[in-house]
Amino acid sequence: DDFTRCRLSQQKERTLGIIKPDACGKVGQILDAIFQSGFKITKLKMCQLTRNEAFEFYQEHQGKTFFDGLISFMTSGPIVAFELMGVDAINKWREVIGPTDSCEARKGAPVSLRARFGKDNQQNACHGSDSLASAAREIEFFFPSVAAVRQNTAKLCECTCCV
Ligand code: IDP
Repeated sequence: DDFTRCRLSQQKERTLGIIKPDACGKVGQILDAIFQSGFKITKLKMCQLTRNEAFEFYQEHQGKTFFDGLISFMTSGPIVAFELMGVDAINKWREVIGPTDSCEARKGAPVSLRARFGKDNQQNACHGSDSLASAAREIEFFFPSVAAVRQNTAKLCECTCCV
């Protein structure tokens, strides 16, 4: 369940972060900031989302005015997705990235990643899971467990290796 998957001890958690398409030229600086904030990166990959994948990832925002723009933006180029581990990682990563609107973020202190690298309230450089439940879902989305991969393969293929 979400507790055992993402809350590793009373304080230690896993969370899912993304460097969005607008900030993929700043991967080095953002990963540096992640290490300096004390997180451990336990999984990482670069990929480009299809529209279907972006729809699924952001399903909770379907119907909102910014949804179509968000899907176009998130599929416009490569992203870097990673799993972070650390004490209170979910909230701490949200603090490091800062408020949703990068312009708002620039008014705040300490200087957040969205303040440094984001443009506005859509192109805001980074994503962070907002709860234990979304961390579990989002980590599984980008880094599916071996069992889930096997199950999916079996659905597509009935050869003797897959079933
Ligand atoms: P969060 O990423 O700070 O948790 P959410 O409300 O979950 O913010 O929104 C998801 C993403 O949708 C944001 O990171 C941003 O890219 C985009 N977004 C949110 N609100 C707006 C808006 O008002 N206009 C355009 N894009 C938005």
